[in-house]
Amino acid sequence: MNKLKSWSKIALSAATPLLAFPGLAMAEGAGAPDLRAGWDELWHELMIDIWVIGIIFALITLYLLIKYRRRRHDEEGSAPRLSKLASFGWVFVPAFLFMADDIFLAAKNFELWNKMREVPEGAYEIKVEGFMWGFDITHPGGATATNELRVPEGTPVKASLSSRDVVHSFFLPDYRVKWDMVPGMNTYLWFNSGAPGEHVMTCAEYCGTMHSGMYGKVIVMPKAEFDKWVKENAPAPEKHS
Ligand SMILES: [Cu+2]
Repeated sequence: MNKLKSWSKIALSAATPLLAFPGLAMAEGAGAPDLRAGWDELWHELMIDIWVIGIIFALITLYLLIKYRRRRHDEEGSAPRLSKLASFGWVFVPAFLFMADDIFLAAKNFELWNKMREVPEGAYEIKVEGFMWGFDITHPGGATATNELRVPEGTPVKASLSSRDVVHSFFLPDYRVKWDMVPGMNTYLWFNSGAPGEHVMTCAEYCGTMHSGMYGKVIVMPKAEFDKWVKENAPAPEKHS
């Protein structure tokens, strides 16, 4: 009985820090939240919690299995019976620990989700239209590209999504964002472009024979270079006609 009590104390005190984890450290200094870091952190937290709680419960179970095992075939068992209160405790305390952690993580997820759906002010808005099998991109100035999403560095980018045939899913794995492109519907997502470089842009919804070939690049460019590209690729009627 005393041993059971001390074990439950150990289990409780070991799991308490899980419930008091600090919130997601979001880099919000520059205005736009860092969603990538947020999702990564939430994922790691989930993994840690599952492992820590899982190991604690597995060890307790193992201990009890060995401690109270039947030693002889005709042994009836002499361990003290648990009181009603202790029985309830053994059911509800572990269940509460699981639930508290679930609710805590769900709340963090909800907070992050809201940030993911709220486009920061001053975001660079770009149109992305999915088709079988690629992405057509239109910039505010009229510059267009296919399968090359050029964006300026360090800027929140809002991609307005549409589809001209079937359902596609616009997926930027490095930015941890994905959203459906639905014919007849306007959807969106946003991401922080970050440092200059290239990232995968792909379709994550089976959309026909060449679905696996439906991918392109997000090309993050230094600001000046990007402005130059947009200017050079904008339709300029007075230039040559
Ligand atoms: Cu597709």
